[in-house]
Amino acid sequence: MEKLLGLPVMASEHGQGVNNLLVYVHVLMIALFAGWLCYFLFALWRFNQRRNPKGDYVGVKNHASSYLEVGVAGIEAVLLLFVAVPLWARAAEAFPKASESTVVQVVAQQFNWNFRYAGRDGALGQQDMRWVTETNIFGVDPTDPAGKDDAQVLNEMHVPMNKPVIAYISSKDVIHSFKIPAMRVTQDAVPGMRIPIHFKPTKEGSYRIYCAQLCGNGHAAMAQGLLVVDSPEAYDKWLASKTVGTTSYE
Ligand SMILES: [Cu+2]
Repeated sequence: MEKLLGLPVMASEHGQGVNNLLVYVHVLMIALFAGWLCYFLFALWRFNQRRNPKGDYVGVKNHASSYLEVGVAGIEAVLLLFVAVPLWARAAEAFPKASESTVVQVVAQQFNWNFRYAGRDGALGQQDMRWVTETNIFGVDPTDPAGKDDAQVLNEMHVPMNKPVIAYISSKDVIHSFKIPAMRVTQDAVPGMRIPIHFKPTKEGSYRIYCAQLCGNGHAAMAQGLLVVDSPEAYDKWLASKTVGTTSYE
């Protein structure tokens, strides 16, 4: 069924739950479509003028349609309460521990993605709005030693496989939306807000990051964003290559 729907590649732990919900909703909609189509054809035949030269002023006397309506509403309630709400609760509440996750800060801008990682000390430098400038878009305190070894990269985000990722999503200018179909995550990037999301990549590879809010002329160019899921060794190597004296805000 997933193949039939043409779902994009899925490479995250909770992605299967999202796929399942998509499949259930589509199966229900296909059943409703087929049911309504059959009823439509039946009505054309049953109520045509030749069969009914005189109008019937009483109409339907049984309750089949009411039972069907209640049945469909019941299935929808089950999908909402037992599939969709638990999925959402997991996305919004069940965050992994930061100490056991890859923590990345994401700042969207017209028309790029900026990513920031803690360096060797494992701590991100202090940040404050008043430090934000054209070149210091994360607002990192230039006097904080913890920020000296932080890595800042453009458009290519790396994460190790099978380790939870916590990403804090923000924006420098307008509303963007951080969307990685393969991870089954989407979160608006809103200026002045820092909204956390989490996911756990389960397959090595490169996956496209899209902006899912029309954010200006170069909106489509934001699809140059790339999430690279590495082996833990490759990830450590990559991060080390980015942390050596790459950031300076003075
Ligand atoms: Cu955008």
